[in-house]
Amino acid sequence: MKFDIVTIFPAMFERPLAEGVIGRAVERGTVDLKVRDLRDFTTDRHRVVDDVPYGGGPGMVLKAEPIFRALDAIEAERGCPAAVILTSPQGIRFTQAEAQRLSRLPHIVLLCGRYEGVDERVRERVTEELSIGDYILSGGELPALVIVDAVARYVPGVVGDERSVAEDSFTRGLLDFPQYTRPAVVELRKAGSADPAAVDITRLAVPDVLLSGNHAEIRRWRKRQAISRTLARRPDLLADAVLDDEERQILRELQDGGDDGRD
Ligand code: 9D3
Repeated sequence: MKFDIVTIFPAMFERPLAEGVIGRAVERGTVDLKVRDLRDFTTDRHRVVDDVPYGGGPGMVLKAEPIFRALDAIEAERGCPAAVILTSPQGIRFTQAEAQRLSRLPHIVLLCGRYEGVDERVRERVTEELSIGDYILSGGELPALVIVDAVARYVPGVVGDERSVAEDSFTRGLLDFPQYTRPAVVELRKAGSADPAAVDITRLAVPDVLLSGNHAEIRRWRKRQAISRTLARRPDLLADAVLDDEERQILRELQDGGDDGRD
């Protein structure tokens, strides 16, 4: 799959896209990704990418023409993209379903907006406008990284174990169950609250069921944990969750019991 990212801060993409699962996919060419400096598509001596807003007001607006030239260059070099995405707070919310849909496209361009805004005429060449959530960032660079990461995970061959992509919690609609690894007990030292010389030691044990070797019971415990956590923290997810009979039964029990979902 091909990605082109157009930004005034190309350096923001170097390390994040060179590390981890995405870094390996880029290295192998499973993901063919190019970051383009918007300034390279200016024609003036000072490589100006923004200007004052018509009508007045604070801040600067990203100019349309360098963006159009960048898109023309991408099309000439790499072919017509299937989607041109503008990252912006005015966009519709980027979700897991959107990540899945975009992963089936062969070529995506991401245009990174900045705080002050982008000339409205850029939208003539934009096929979708996406926001990653309701908080203010300084620009669209971090959102573009988020989108590339979430989309590329669905590209065949990017994540080693395809099952972990298919079974991940947002795909199923439940939060993860708690995980533990060795040792079976860890000691937590807290400074004594009254006497600073006193140290009280709490022994934190792994739940017995996970050490029991009873796989049917472990599976059921994990389901219960995942459902109770989702009920406590993200009840909104349960509306669209895909639950089996056993999970629906557990959900009914937890709801009737007025359980607070903490364990
Ligand atoms: C309210 C008026 N605008 C500032 C003059 C708001 C604004 C515009 C652009 C606030 C931040 C930004 C920069 N952010 C993005 O470009 C952005 C973003 C975000 O801030 N939050 C979540 N998703 C995204 S996608 C792009």
